Amino acid sequence: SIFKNVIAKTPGKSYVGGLTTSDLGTPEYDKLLVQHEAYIEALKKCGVEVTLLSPSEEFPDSTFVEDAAVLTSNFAVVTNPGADSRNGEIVEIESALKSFYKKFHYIKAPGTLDGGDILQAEDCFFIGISERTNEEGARQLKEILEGEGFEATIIPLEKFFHLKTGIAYLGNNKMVVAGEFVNHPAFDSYEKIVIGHEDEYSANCIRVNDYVIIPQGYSETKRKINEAGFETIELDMSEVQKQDGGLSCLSLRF
Ligand code: CIR
Repeated sequence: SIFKNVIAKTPGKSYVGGLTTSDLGTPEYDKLLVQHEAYIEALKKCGVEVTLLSPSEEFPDSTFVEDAAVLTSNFAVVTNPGADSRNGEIVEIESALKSFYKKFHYIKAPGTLDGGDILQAEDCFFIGISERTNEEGARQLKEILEGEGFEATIIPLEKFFHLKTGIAYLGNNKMVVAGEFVNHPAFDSYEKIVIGHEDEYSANCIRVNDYVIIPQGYSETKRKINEAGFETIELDMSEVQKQDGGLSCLSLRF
């Protein structure tokens, strides 16, 4: 599908104290801002119109806008993020989405769901159950999606933080997979681009129109994606990775 719009959000200074499980150290805010600007420029190069929200110091992780919504071409699902400190992020995202969508669905407590656990591949959705997305949240989303004519498969995660930490759909039936997804039967019908353990971080990449944006420093991943027929753009993601984030988390694309 062709994306016309992107919503992203400049990180605030509080970002450096946000949630993380990585032991990569404290992010450098100035360096992060440079990386975030490069990310926005890359998206523009892909031909999308970017709506850039201003920083919110009260929500340290709010630059990871992907977790607050699940979008399709004709409706939006406002999520119910599983981390308490992040839950309030949905207010601003819903209001930003009001300029683009008329039809909204909602994930409701006790269901929790993070957008990072949702992958769309044409008419099929995959919904991860994680530390953030519970069974009830997954069940609610599946019901919403099936009611709208999509297929939805629920995938309990073993190790990955979010579903999209280890998988990306590039279009043309091609699926980038790492770790527990490499041999997962749910993805058997796809042409798999397998990412090795060392390069696992680069499985979180994004196809945006004529390009696949990948993290910098993963030459094997770049080669595989180029061989699969896609042009790549590489971005330094070091300060994003320190807070468990990746390329997909930083934007809502629709
Ligand atoms: C968090 O723990 O919520 C953030 N530090 C990282 C969220 C990354 N989002 C994503 O993978 N969709």
